[in-house]
Amino acid sequence: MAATKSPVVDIHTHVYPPSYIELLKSRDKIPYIRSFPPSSALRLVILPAEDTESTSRGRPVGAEYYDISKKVEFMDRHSIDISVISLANPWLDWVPAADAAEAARGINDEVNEECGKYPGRLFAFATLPLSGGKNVIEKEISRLKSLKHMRGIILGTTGLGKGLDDPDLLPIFRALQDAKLPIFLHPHYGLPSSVWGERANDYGHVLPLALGFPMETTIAITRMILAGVFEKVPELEMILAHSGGTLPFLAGRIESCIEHDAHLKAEGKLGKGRKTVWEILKKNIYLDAVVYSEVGLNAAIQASGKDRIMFGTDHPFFPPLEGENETWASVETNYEAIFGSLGSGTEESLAALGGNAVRVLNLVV
Ligand code: 5CU
Repeated sequence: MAATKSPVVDIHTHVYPPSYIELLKSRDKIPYIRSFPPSSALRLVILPAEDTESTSRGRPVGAEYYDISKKVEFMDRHSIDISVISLANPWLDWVPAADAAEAARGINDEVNEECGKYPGRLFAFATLPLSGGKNVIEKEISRLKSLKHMRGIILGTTGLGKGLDDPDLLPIFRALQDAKLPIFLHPHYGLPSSVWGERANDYGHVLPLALGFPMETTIAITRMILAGVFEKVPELEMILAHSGGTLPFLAGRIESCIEHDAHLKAEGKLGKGRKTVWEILKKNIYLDAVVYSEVGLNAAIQASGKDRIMFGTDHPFFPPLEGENETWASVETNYEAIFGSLGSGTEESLAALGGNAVRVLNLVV
């Protein structure tokens, strides 16, 4: 990577804090951690599509998933100055309603404390107690202001159980807008397993991760657009994982389908005041650069703008299959895409590598 004084910021990087790992070890339903004899190695099983009797059941889980010093080692190895860490999927989606408030407080405090161990190097996206209901969620959002290192929240696509176009989420979106906490939107559930066909187990995690994740994000954000969330909460800021799934590529088609929809017209939803998909991409949406190719990154840049792209790694996911202590190809590919699309050492590439994140997330101590 380029030698530069401008910081490199990783905004897509996960942890499972030690207390969350202990919870996962106590479970036998997704999400869980256990070994599968004869092997004694622990495996993390989180995705609906990976809980199958095959070698693709989960993934090995080592200290890089929960030990914050490993995160910093990884940052140093890959020339990353600052990381904005987030609890990895499936967050607290599965926590019983009665336990949600305490679970979120515990995790957010723990993550905030971990950040405090490395001043100036670690910030975080908090986790919301979604299963706890509106009041509990709003209370946690307001508490987040007192946590020094929190710069936004990470959110999956289910919301309160009915997706992100649920009108009951509007007060939550307003609270996040007013607290100036951007939402980092991240997939987890993919698409129904039936779409992967009878031979899905032969293909490891490729179909759910390469296709299910991006489609899930695209569908979630499109439903928000169709529900008029960005007209009703005009300053809401969303950072979309994996360069928006397929949103940059499909934005034109989505916009055209909206403009040609007789039902939307009859409902009076096409008139003045509607924000187009393109306007939303340039006003409310930021895209991470976790897309692993110049082709995808160019689409993201064209859709949202050079000032709205943010570098990420997805650590600790996608380690090399061998030689874990080496430089990770998954990270280098994202660096190379930025240099290929925006040049090395240019103002635009420095912005994508860190400047945009510092500005949008106010990454100063
Ligand atoms: O490899 C995976 O399953 C994942 C995951 O679950 N979450 C993520 O952020 N990246 C990869």
